[in-house]
Amino acid sequence: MTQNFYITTPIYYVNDRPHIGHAYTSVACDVLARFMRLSGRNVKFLTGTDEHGQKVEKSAAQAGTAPKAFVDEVSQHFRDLTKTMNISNDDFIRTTEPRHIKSAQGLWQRMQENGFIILGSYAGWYAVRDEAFYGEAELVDGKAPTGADVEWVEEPSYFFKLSAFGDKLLAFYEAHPDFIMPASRRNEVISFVKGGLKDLSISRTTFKWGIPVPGDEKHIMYVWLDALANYLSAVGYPDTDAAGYKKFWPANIHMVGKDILRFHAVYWPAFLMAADLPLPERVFAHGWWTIEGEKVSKSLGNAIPAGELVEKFGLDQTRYFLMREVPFGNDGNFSRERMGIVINSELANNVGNLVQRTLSMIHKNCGGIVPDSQGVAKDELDLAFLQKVQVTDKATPEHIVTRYTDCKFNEILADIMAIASEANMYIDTKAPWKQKKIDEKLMQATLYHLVEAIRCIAIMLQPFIPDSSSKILTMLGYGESQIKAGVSFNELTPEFAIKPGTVISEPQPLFPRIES
Ligand code: ME8
Repeated sequence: MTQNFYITTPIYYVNDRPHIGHAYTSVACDVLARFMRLSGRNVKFLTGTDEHGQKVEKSAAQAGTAPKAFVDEVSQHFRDLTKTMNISNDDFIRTTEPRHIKSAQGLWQRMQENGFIILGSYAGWYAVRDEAFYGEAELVDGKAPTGADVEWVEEPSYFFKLSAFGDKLLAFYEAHPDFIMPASRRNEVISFVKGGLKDLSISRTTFKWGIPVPGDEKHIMYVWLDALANYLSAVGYPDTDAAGYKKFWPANIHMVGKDILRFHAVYWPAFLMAADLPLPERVFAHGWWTIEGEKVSKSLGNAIPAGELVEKFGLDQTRYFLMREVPFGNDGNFSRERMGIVINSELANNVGNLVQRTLSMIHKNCGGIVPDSQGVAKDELDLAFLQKVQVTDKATPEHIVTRYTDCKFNEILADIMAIASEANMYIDTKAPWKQKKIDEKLMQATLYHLVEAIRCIAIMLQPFIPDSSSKILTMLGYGESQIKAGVSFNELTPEFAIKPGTVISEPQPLFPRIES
C-alpha cells in the first residue's frame, strides 16, 4: 500500500510581499515533498495565506483598501511565489475561503462541546505584529520579548483552558521524542510548558476582520486559532469521513520558522487534544535568515524579494543556496557574495563541469553514444567509485528517508557534492584521453562509469534543483513523460544503470558562472 505523506508550510500573513524567509520554508517543504513523491509516497503538500486578524486589517487600512480587496491582492503575491520558486504544492489555502471558515468554526464547536472553552474577560498586553498576548512579566523595556510594540487590551473574551493541558503535553513530548525538532528547540518548549500554562484568550470583540465565533458573533476568533485550523481545513475537516482527512490526517510534518514554534508545538496540539483529534507527527522549526544580525522580515523592512535573487542568480541556484548554506535549524547570515561563491564552486565548477567534460568526451570519442564497459575488468578504483555512486537497495533505503525527514538538507547536498568531486577526481586519475591512446576499451569503460555517476547524481538532485536535474536527465536520453513524472529514487540501483548504446544529446551549459 502506498504510504501517504502530508506536509505543510506556515500560511503566510498577507500584510506585505513575500521575501526570502518565506521562500526558504516553502523550498524546504518542496524538497521534502518532491523526495517523498520520488520515493513512491502519495503526497499532499499544502501552503497558503493567513488573511485575518488585526495585523492584516491594519495593513489594509494603511493601504487605503477594504480588507477583502487587500487580501485578494496580496495573497496572489504568495501564489506567485510558488511559481517563482517552482514549488510543487498540491493545494493553496486561504483563510478567507468558505472551506476554512467552516473548518475553524467546526473545531471551535468541538472544543466547546468538550468543555474547554469558557467565557470571561481579558485584560493584558497584545502585540499586533506578533498577533500574540503577553504577560506583564514577559515584557522587556515595555515591549514584547520579540521587540514588537504592545498595547493594552481589555475586553470580554472566550478562553481556551490551556492550563488543563500542561501534563498531557509533557507526557506527549516524552512519548514522542521526535515530535519537536531540532532537539534544542524541543527543550525550549518543554521548559516553557513546565513553567506553567495559563488559559489562552481566543476571541476578540474590538475589531471585525476575522471568523465569527459560532453562536456569539460579536466575538471574532483569535487569529492563531483560525490560522492553525487551516491544516485541517485542507483535508476536509470537520468532515472526518472526507477522503482527504482519512488519507492525510494527522499531518506528517508542519514546517515552521522558530518564531512560531510555540503556536505549533504547544497551542496546536492542545487544541487538537481538546477536540479529540490525532496529533501531527512532527513540527520542525528552522532558523532565520538574518542580515547584519537582524531577522529578515516584512515588519522590519529589510526584506529581500525572492524573485530578485532568482533573476540575478537563477532559480535552481537560489534553491540550492538556500538549502546548502546553513544546517536546517540554525540561523544564517544572508550574503550575495557567499551565494556567488557557493554557486560557482559547487554547481558550476563541480556538477556543471563534470557533466560538460564527460558528455563532451562521449561526443568527441564515442559518436555521442554511451559506450560499453563490457570486457574491461573493473579495477579497485572503479569498484570503489561505483560503490559510492550507486544504491543497491531496491526501495529508497530507510537511512536516506530519515535524513530527509530529519531535514538534513545541507548534509544530503554535501554528500552529493562529494560524489561529484569524486567523479571529477576519477576523470583526472583515469585520464581517459591517455587511456584512449593505450586501449580505447579502457577509455570507454571509464566514460561509461562516469555517465552512470552523472545519472545517479541527477536523480539525487531532483528534489533540490528539479529543472537542472531534468536537463541532465534529458541529455542522458530520458523521455519527456518519464522526466515529468520524476525519475524514482528506486532507479538508483544498478538494475536501472544507463544502457550502452543510449544516445546522448550535446551537453548544454547548466550553471553559468556568477561574476562578482
Ligand atoms: O507567522 N528566515 O506568518 P508570517 C527564515 N501567519 N524564515 C522566515 C523568515 C526569516 N527571516 N521570515 C519569515 C505567520 N520566515 C503566521 C503563520 S501558520 C498556522 C500561521 C518564514 O508571514 C518562517 O517559516 O509572519 C516563518 O515561520 C514564517 O515565514 C512566518 O510567516
